[in-house]
Amino acid sequence: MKKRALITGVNGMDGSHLAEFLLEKDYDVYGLERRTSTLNRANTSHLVDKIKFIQGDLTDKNSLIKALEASDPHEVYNLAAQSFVGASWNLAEYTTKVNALGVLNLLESIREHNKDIRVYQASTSEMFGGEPDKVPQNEYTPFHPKSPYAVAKLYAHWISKNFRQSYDMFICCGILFNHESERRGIDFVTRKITDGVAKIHLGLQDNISLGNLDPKRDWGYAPDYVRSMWLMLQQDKEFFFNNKVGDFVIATGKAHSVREFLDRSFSCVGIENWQDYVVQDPRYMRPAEVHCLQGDPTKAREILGWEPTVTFEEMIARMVSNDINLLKK
Ligand code: NAP
Ligand code: F7E
Repeated sequence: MKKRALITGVNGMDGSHLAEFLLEKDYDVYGLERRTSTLNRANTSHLVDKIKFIQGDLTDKNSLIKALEASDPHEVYNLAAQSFVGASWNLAEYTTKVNALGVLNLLESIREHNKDIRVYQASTSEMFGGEPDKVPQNEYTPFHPKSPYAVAKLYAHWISKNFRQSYDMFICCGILFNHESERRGIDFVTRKITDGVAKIHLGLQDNISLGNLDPKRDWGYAPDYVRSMWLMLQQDKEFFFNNKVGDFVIATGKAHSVREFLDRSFSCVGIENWQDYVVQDPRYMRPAEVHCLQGDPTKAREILGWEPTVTFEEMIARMVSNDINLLKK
């Protein structure tokens, strides 16, 4: 029998990579998408004949119950979120409704529909807060969220753990560190840089306006990271409940600054003096900054056999090359 999976946030970066991954594993894939006045399927347009789209929203519990009835999944991957940290100060209430209460809505709906469904919750390294004396971070590092986004995600993390404990539900929280791909949204610093570099290279733009160049992130490649989500949900049930293996840090173990990301991206188009093309703009500074995120993925390697396959340098080369090709088209 084919397994059925429901992915919330299917049109996002991770959602689209995960949908491809599960289709290759011969799953029936259902994707929850929210209503927008124009369809937002740039990442999934090549999959429209393969995924069954269901309209729904994390903030509307009734729509989640209907989505579960329509898909009757074995596995739910909750990837939907207001995922941009930078916007979360201005949209604090909205971010909380979607990223925190939306998760409660989904878990309650799953519990009512079928509590044996296996659930993946997209937790985040942002929950750690990235203080320099707490590096690297693993599953036991204390949380210190620094943005409304991270605070909401921490609620979602704890309510997921609470449902696991209270109702014996198979719920895994992947504490994923930053991961990127050619499908990354344009507001995030990596894609903003690779898109800017491509435009500068083609003579379409003079410079890139950025905020703080000092923060360090542990950047991995998104297709590697969606594989870890699936691996978490394939654990043996008895092993899962006996060994409390619900939370996993997923990271490369290496951190690089925004400056290093710039250096590497510009070098892809043969520009060494990248400082001449970068303008610092206070609009992109954050009220509270997460200084250094660097994960320790030992547990994922030992229990799931998960390892990243694409290096920082290779990922940047792919993103820059993709952005140049998109612009040429
Ligand atoms: P993304 O590209 O922004 O995708 C998020 C998706 O959620 C989008 O498709 C969005 O819909 C959808 N969505 C937003 N609000 C919704 C709502 N109220 N109801 C239903 N769907 C909604 O994010 P991503 O980078 O793929 O990340 C996937 C998940 O992992 C997110 O939960 C994120 O917070 C988390 N995470 C990401 C990273 C990372 O580095 N990428 C690291 C750790 C955790 P539209 O397409 O209509 O906008
Ligand atoms: O910022 C700095 C910024 O927006 C990275 C999300 O997927 O990963 C992501 O969150 C760093 C920050 O990602 C600009 O201040 C400088 O220090 O690309 P970002 P993020 O905030 O790390 C985590 C793990 C998630 O869970 C999130 O969903 O870059 N930075 N100048 C800038 N950032 C942006 N966006 N734009 C700038 O101009």
